[in-house]
Amino acid sequence: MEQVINIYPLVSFANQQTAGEGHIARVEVLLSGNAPNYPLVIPFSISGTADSLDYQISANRIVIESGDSGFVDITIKEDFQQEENEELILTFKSSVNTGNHSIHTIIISEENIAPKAKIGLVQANEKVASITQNKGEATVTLEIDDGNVDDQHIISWDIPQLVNAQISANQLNVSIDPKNINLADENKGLLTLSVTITDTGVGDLSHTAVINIPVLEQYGTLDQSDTDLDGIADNIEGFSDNDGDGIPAYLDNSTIPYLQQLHVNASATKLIETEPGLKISLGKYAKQQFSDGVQLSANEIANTGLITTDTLTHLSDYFDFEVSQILPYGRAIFIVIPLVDTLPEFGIYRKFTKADGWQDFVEDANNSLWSSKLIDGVCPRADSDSYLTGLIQGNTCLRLLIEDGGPNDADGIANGTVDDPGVIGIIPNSVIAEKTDPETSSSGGSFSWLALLFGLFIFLNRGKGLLKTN
Ligand SMILES: [Ca+2]
Ligand SMILES: [Ca+2]
Ligand SMILES: [Ca+2]
Ligand SMILES: [Ca+2]
Repeated sequence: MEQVINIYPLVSFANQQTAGEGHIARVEVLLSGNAPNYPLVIPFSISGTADSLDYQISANRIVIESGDSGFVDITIKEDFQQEENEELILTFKSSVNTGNHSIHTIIISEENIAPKAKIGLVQANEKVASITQNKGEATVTLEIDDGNVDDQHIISWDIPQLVNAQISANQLNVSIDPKNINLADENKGLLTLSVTITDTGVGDLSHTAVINIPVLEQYGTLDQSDTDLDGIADNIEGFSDNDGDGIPAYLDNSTIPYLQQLHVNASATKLIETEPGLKISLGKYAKQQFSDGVQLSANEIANTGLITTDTLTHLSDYFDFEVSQILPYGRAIFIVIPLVDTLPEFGIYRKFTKADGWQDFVEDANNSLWSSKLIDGVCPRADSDSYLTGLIQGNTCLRLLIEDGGPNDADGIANGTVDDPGVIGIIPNSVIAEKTDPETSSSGGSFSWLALLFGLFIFLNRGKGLLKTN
């Protein structure tokens, strides 16, 4: 089918933010693709409990001159009065082709707001996702954003000793000589640094950010091919990673933060999706494997040298992503994955962590699994009500609800980022048999309370597609 020309992209705000007085709140709008015509003017109205004395804005519209995002800055004024939290609500005018979020809420707070640490990586004057030993000094950069303009920050880096890093006097830059790194063999070429920033506000609020850096001897040679099919040759695009998603430019054909390619290939590029305002990057294993997307093969997973073998059988494809910019820290977020294979009977989502190996995805109030069929050839949006609870056999779209800092978040902390690889596993026949025919596994007679409980369990789960009674 031919792509229809003049498709207007969906326009979304990020979800919400909290700002203190004196802070400049940047409100971003994100498009689902490029617009057919520029400039694109996006009008909005302002409402809420904050009055015009509380803020200053240049215009009630955002103008995008090119590309797939734009912003407006709103200065939150100091009014020198002690106030309760106030809200400033931006709502798109009805003429806007609205996506997931048509409203952006700025909570104006006089309380302490948690700081945000953002880590970047530069080598040879380029933003990059990995470093090579033949390109000279690399620098890990730190930017701090705190909604309280008067807060100071204590910065504490956690860097492996054998890296021989030099931290600048203001602690915002860490210099690394890639020739002088002695990573332990167990790291398999993956250097991990983290930083914790703690503010001077009430409660000493802090944020920990982590960066995983593949260390290579050198990059391969790029030629005039156009691997990502964007019309620019590989050797022109090179290895820079300006959008910071872990994919070098020659393999990266999307700059939309809340979408990410599974692979770049000639047929169709499938996209994993989260909520506008969040960012999907490659996970550390995908970066280490120099993957062209968040999808990894069983071979690549084995080649990491860092992931143990599961006791369960897996479907063919693994997903290794990291979702960041989650606000407020600790909330649950949706992620939609277009699967390559349809969901099998007795499918289960498995996740890997270094600490616990392969485990079932933990389901509770803030963590759940959903699935849907394709609708008009694509997976429904993350906020669609087409998703039904559970991994239903035959469905192709998987939706995860994952809590930042919850049981399915490998970093284990509510820090605005969730990560780690997952795969669809298959519950073995022996387990199915045990669960559907409890008498074979219990020593009781023709009736037991255990059997009754199993029956109840199966009854309660029958809508979820996790278990089947005969
Ligand atoms: Ca603060
Ligand atoms: Ca290209
Ligand atoms: Ca990139
Ligand atoms: Ca986290």
